[in-house]
Amino acid sequence: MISEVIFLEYLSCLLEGDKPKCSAIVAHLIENKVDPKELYERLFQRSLERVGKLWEANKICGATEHMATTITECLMSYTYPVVSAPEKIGKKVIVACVPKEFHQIGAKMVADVFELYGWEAYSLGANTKESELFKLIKEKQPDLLALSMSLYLNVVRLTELIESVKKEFPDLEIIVGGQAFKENSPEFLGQYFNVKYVSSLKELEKFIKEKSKPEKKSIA
Ligand code: B12
Repeated sequence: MISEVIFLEYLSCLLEGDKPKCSAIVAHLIENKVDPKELYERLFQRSLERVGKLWEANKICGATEHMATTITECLMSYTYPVVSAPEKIGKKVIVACVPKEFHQIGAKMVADVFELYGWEAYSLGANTKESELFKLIKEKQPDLLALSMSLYLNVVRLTELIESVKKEFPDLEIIVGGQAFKENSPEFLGQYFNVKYVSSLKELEKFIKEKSKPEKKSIA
């Protein structure tokens, strides 16, 4: 459990740009075996949401927001030894942000959760170009494509991407998530074959557990 006191101390250090103190807090939590998903949602995501609100209200400047983001991305790498499961299960996922989407931290978290469950996760980060994505799909032959979108104004780019992927790789299953759907319905995704909206890391975990089950062999 991440207490409110720890959260507020971390937030204050983050806003100060005090990376050593933020880093010490995260290291302490990891040492105390805090679940990486809790660290992601209850510390990193929650603090960045606060940062976003302060920035929106003009209480901090863009530079402070950038600083907080950079520190967060750096600290996320501390969890790597925890999330990289020793045993791979032979499943692959490509995680990407839609074109022109520069918010990439959520997508990185998604990739880490897949790794935690033994998947090979290929994370492409922000603003993924369709041509690059297609090259990687051909090369890696993933079981799944996970797309992240934070800004709803990118929705046309998302639908265009889904349509192109479905044309080129009709059987590739796609999941979509991200804060763009906090206030906007993902219902339109229902029109596509094998495309699903996943709302949170908790839901993602359920989804991964289901997909990680060994496939039943048919008796000839
Ligand atoms: C950091 C940040 C940036 C950074 C991003 C850098 C980076 N390396 O990622 C930069 C500076 C680039 C940026 C730019 C902009 N930003 Co900005 N940004 C943020 C901030 C502060 C944090 C984002 C973040 O990382 N959150 C933490 C992550 C972990 O949360 P998350 O993305 O929601 O991901 C979680 C879930 O959604 C889910 N998830 C995400 N993807 C997926 C995918 C799948 C498949 C699944 C299952 C789940 C899933 O899992 C994650 C863990 O729970 C937010 C504030 C906020 N409320 O988040 C504003 C915010 C998102 N930005 C905002 C805005 C307006 C912008 C700009 C338009 C500003 C500008 N005028 O230039 C640009 C747009 C850039 C673009 N085209 O993408 C607004 C969006 C408002 C809106 N409703 O549309 C916000 C909310 C700030 C605010 N309060 O106004 N931003």
